[in-house]
Amino acid sequence: MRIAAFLRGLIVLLAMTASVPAFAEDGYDLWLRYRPVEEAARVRYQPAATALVSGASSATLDAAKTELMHGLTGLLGSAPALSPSVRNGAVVFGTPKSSPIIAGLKLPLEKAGDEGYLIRSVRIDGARATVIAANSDIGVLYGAFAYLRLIQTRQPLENLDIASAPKVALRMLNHWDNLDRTVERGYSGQSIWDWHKLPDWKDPRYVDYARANASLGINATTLNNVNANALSLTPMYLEKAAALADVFRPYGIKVYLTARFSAPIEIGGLKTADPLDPAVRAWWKAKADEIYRYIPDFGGFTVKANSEGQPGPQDYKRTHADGANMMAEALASHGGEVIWRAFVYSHEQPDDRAKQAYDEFVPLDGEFASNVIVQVKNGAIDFQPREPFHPLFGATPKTPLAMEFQITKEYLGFATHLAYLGSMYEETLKADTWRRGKGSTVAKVIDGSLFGHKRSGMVGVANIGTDRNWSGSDFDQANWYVFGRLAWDPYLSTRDIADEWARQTFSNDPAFLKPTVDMMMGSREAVVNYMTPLGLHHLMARSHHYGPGPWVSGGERADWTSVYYHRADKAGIGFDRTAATGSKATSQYAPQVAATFEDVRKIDEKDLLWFHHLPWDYRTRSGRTLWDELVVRYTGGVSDVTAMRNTWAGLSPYVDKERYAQIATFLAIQEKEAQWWRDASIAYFQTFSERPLPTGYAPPPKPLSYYEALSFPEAPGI
Ligand code: BDP
Repeated sequence: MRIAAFLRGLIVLLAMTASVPAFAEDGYDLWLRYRPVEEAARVRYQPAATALVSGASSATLDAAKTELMHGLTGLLGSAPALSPSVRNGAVVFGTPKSSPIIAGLKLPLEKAGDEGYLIRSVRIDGARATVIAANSDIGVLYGAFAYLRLIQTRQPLENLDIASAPKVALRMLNHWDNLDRTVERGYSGQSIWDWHKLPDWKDPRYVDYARANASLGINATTLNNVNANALSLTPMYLEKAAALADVFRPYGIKVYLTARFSAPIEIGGLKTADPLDPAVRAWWKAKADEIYRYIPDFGGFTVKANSEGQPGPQDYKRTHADGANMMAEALASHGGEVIWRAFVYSHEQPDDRAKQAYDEFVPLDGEFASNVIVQVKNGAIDFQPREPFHPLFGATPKTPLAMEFQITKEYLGFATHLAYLGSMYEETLKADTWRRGKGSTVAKVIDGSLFGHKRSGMVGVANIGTDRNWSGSDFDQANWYVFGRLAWDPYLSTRDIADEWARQTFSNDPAFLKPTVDMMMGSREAVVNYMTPLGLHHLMARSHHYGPGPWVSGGERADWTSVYYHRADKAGIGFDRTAATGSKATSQYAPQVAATFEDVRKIDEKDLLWFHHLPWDYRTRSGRTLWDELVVRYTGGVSDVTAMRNTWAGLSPYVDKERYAQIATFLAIQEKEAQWWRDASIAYFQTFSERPLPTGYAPPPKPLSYYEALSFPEAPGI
């Protein structure tokens, strides 16, 4: 009797909890949440997806099947049938090789290229079906994700006629992860690579990592820090990297490793790493052969050399091309490539660090082997909240380039500041280099079309770590997402991508989407304003880059200080990079671009103090003096964050309480820190401007000495 009552109680309890998710929303599922669609959508979608029809299998096609099964079951509430034949509501997926049905349809698969896909509504023997077809298995997997995205973003499933192929060949993440699991500039926990337990323990998270990347079309990953450790090229670590490569292979992700230039000395017992030394060349050749025995489809090396103290060919009076070509030669017979970074600056103190990469690489154009890609940061300094596009884009017609964007937010407030980087990426990609006349955008350099390169790339410095939500905050996931989508197609609108991400990550309700997407789109400009308005840059605290440090001076190198970049004095503020009176960095751009940057009347004020040193009383376009304009912008950045907080406060009905609460708290942190940035910067620059704040603008509540004394020796990410 008592047992029966207990069982009845248990049944009631189970029935009650059945509709509640098994665990709280914690961000782990990223944009692949596959939560049940609303009833109205289910009624619409379900008839179109009642069965899955596959053909021959492969690891990649199995991954597509598993994803479709998992996704459709989650979204539509019941598992589609696995059917050998087509019937109404069938989703047929595969390649002409794997599926005779697809072969029979004679689809215009040339539109899909090697890696793309077609998604089409078709009739097969009278039955209404949808095909996800591609020339390659990986194209099918990408198509499967795209198909699920249609449902997740509530697009119609009728009359589909979609063709999509990636515009950029190399779509890569760089992990700045160390073998001890610390992450350089990482703000989301430890490295997800558990080197110590690899190769035996393969954390299931690796599969979810691969799924997330494949859902965007990311096809390469450099596992370890550009400040490389030669140990990662030793057998013990190669075996571990091979285990990861095995997990990623079905998802189309190739593994690359960073190669420390001095590895022949450190792990090879040689006396030199001179790239023209035959023994050194033989060492790299043997090393490459060895790596390919572990990882038969190894992608190649990512190399940081002669930059920030890293070893490189210049240590032996050789060039970047000598260094890159030596490694390229070692990899060539295996189909591997070298991604050589252009983020370089020499030991000598330069008159303007912004000019270094261009000066070193332009003369080498045409000297790199055909399997070398040069990887260039979006701007010439270092991942600032805003930089004009790097002058190398378009300046090396014979050398294919890869864009390097930072996804992790080293200079943008770390994980707690909401800054959607889509607008920053888009600003750079749309910039016109004018190298082959009007319309020679950076995007055309990056997709290879401007100079007809087949291979070129887009690389993102990952923001991925062991945090349950992967990226440190839910909104930081959007930066991984937008990076990946733009790597697939650098011409996509980042507003559309924000909308697409928000739909999948949170809600399709228009009342949620409009304010959220607006907030995302304005968020990076808010950061620019409260940190570095009007073209100011590199004003973060020394080394960890957390918080304001416009007063940073002295130390090892002038170009590691803030005063080097803002050059504030009693007369004015800004870095004169003009050809007329300054460092002449403007002349590294095409004449049309240089003429605009050179002229204060023509330049967009967003870049004003990047290129000009101007008096405090200089009249900006608002009619305000430069000093007043700075104060207005700093203050505006803070009010924008307050507005973001208010927006979010109104959105609680649309978001689960766990994610809602964390985001609300992070926005409060951001507001506090934006205020700190504004107050500290104004307090500091006022010592030069010696002018009052415009009326109505509150003075900093504390004296400058207070802000200068703040110290954060344990700030994350170093
Ligand atoms: C800077 C980082 C530093 C990196 C360097 C790089 O502060 O930690 O090693 O870039 O890209 O942004 O090599």
